[in-house]
Amino acid sequence: MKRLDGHCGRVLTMVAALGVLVPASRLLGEEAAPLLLWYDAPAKNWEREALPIGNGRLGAMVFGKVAEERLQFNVDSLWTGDENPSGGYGSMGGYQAFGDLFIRLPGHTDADEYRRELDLAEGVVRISYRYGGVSYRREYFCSHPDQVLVARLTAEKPDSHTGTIELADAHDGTVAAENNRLVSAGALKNGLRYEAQALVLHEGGTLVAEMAGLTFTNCNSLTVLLAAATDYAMDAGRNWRGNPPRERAAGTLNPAAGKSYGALRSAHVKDHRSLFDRVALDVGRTAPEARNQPTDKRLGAYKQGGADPDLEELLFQFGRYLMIGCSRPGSLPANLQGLWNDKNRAPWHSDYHTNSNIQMNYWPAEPANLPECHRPLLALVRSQLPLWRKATRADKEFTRGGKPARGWTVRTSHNITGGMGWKWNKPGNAWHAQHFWEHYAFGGDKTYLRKVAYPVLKEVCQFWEDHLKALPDGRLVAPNGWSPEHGPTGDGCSYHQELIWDAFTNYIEAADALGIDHAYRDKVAAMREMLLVPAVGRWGQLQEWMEDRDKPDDHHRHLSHLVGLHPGRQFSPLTTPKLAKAAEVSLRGRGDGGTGWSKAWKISQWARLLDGDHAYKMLRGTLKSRIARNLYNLHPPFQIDGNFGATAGVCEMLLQSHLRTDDGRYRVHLLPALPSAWKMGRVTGLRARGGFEVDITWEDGRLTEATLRSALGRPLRVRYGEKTAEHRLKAGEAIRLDGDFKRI
Ligand code: FUC
Repeated sequence: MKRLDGHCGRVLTMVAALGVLVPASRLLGEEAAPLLLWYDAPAKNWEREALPIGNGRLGAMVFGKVAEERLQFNVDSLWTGDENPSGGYGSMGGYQAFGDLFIRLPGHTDADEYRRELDLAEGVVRISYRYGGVSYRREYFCSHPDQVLVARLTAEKPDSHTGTIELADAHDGTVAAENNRLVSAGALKNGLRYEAQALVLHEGGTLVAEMAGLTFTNCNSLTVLLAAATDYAMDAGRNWRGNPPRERAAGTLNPAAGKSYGALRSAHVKDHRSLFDRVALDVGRTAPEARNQPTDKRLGAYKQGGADPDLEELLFQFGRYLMIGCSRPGSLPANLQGLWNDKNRAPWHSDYHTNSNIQMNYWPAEPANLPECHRPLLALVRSQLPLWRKATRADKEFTRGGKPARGWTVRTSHNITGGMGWKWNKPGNAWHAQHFWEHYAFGGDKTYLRKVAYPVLKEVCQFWEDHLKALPDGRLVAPNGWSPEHGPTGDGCSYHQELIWDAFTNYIEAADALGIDHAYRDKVAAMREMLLVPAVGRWGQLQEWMEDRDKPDDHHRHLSHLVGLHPGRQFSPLTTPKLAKAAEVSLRGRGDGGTGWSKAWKISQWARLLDGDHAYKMLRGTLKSRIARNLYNLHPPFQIDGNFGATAGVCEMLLQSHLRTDDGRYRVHLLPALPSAWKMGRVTGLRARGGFEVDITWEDGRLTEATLRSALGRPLRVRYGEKTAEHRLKAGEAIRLDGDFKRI
């Protein structure tokens, strides 16, 4: 993919234009830069150095320590808390640390030739070093097909492994060793039970159980399989409890133990690659001298102002890697830290925040070609609805003339058992609903739309139908709202108005796509017409509140009043230039700083304003100031939304498809915000709404070729710069366009 084949003639120009980096000979025919994070020392710090592996449900942070290896592991459903919707954090609880697996090799203290790496494409962490004249290798991965964490230790010489293996429990559970198995088990205060089992298989030497650990002596190699589970079930009707954790852990561990390491590894790599390999990105070539440096050193050089396009690609792909690692069908959605957490009192409870964070986690899922990873969010929201409905009905805030609003909404935080924390985030329902719509907009599955998304969208419309209030002039506003974490409470906050507009629009398009509910569809369309549209204020800004009280020097991290620009579609330079201009003024006012997620969001915001250089400035700013040595995004502390936001931002820079034409065509906009820094490049496998998959190549900052594959046969208007062209492709058909937009 990193080959830029067949453009020999233009390479010199390209290199001259870049003015940096690499001799032309190196650009041609060179192998792709491997997608590796690598380091020449073990991790000391969990948050900033250890490397994540995960299968959606079970994950670990690998330290790569030589004499005392530490794998700090988690299971996504290990939560305290209950169903209480009152907003108290005590009962809402939070996501918990599970435990550690320690592999001790006493004596291995003076290792050299040390290397620790995470291979994003294979989903494997590798450690290698030399000790006592012997080369040692370790590999770690979390397998989705086999639902176990696998650790493998080998050496080039037999009998080289002597040491102990221990399990540590992060709560008050018990740990026991029997034969070649370690078991840790316990229960949280809310009654949730959990269990981890580690099974050690050895070749050569001996293995004995002692107290709470296993001792191995003179083994040639070791394979450790770790399974862990809770008895959580995503089902209110069963009181959120399912099969016992022992049954679940043993149920995955025992079959995995019957497979060879090679079989486990190849099933894992095949599964991982089937998702990861769908998208490839090349935005330029880093000189090998820079590229061959360890990742932390490269990041250091980047922070000093160096150019490193491969590092930008690595950050993009790391977001996709993390998504595969913490959100797979059947798992819980990515929380504030994905699923990686070493604390029982994690920052913000490592929960689900509904006023930007959980949504940002899922912005890359559809465009970056991981739509199945989106499903855990949709599944969790659906599972919570019975409780959220009850809580919404019970609060007099949502009662008008003695009648409670239909439907549901959410507070700022929620857990996995119907409990909610902090203030109401009233349009959180519309924001969650947007994800149900987007999954359809990209994938086009009408059965899913009818059965899953449509009822959610309609119920959100009904909530707002009951809760909206008419101003004296008839315009409709959301009453008593709050622009997240900023300013006073009042009617008609732009954040509310824009998200309601979004829910109404998505509902209307859903009803049209299914050809149903004409009367209600028209009613929602009429309400949308009456919704107050945010005003342009005294300094040209898009007002955050109904009153013109925005301050031009207010650098608050939230960009709530700009949700209609991104991730929504109410404002765009192409359809509403005046409001888009006002959004730009507001965005400029917010400045280029911000916490990890805030900065990452600005990449997408500037991309939606079609300003590639400013989007790139925010991407660069993210990498320079908000990325740890292990590439985790730092709010600070570590918060995974910034990683996902950055990956989504790169997608928005290269391809946009959020606008429809009046006749319903999907507008697919190629390279809408290509920065001048990315002179030459190629992306393959990005997805656009309407069921398109797109590959784009550019040189000298200009499109040279695009391929659009249609899965659904939907009508299409492609745009590049000022040019547009309309095409009707059959389902399964592809078109290739050259730089002049001609079909080839
Ligand atoms: C929102 C943000 C904070 C933080 C928290 C998890 O409340 O305003 O900055 O990201 O979520």
